[in-house]
Amino acid sequence: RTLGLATSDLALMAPAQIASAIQQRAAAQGYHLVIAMANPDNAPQDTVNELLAQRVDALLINLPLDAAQAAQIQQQCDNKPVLFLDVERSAEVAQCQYQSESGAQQAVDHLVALGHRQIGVLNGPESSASARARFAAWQQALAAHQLKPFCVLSGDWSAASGYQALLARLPNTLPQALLVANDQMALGAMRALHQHGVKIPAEISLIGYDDTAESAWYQPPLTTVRQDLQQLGAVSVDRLLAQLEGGDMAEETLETELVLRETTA
Ligand code: IPT
Repeated sequence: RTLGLATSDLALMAPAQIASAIQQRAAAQGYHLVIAMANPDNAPQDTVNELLAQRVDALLINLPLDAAQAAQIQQQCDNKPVLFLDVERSAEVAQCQYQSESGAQQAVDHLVALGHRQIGVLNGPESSASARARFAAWQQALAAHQLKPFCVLSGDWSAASGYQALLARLPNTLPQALLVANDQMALGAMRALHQHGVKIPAEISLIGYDDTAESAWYQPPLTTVRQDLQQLGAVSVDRLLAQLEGGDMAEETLETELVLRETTA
């Protein structure tokens, strides 16, 4: 039997590591996995169609989708089990996603405990519901300390965009700390800061998001909000298979947590 995975760009670290975890779990359960990757010129439905054309029995959708797009894909898949990994929470479809609230709150509380009040954010793309959820979670956690973001920068998830966002900000006052929506943008941000002689963490604290396999190997090792990508892969396959085998897809929330390394002080 065959499972399908529609995924966002596998040149990005998190989707690649999620796909790897899904492939491992599917194989361990005796299923074959077919992967279709989104491309910028295609609608998400086209990527899903590539999987349906290969007669998959059930589908995992790791494409950034709003509620309406997800409903459309659900219909397109007829009565096959479908599980969404990156969709607006309000969507009425089966989801397997990390909650941003727990990790975002721990990150903000940690920075405030270190004495920081000027805390900026570097958001992911506005088109991604997950990026918007992370921003909302940070804002909520900051508001609990009567704070607002000191500055709001944004990027497209890539390291290059994090680098560019920091270069554009550098002529102005930097915040004491920066919350970054993913580790790859944090990598680019660190490069820009190093290039301008700004010391991490002495002059600016940084917290990433994802905890990809590389994040412990940055210089300095990155403090970040962990989404256990290995666990996401395993849990999503198990839930999809439960549905395929006629069972119930037990909803269990996946929590994010702060991993302390060396980029905050
Ligand atoms: C999300 C990652 O956190 C982010 O770094 C980026 O790679 C994005 O995917 C690409 O779409 S993880 C997703 C399951 C919300």
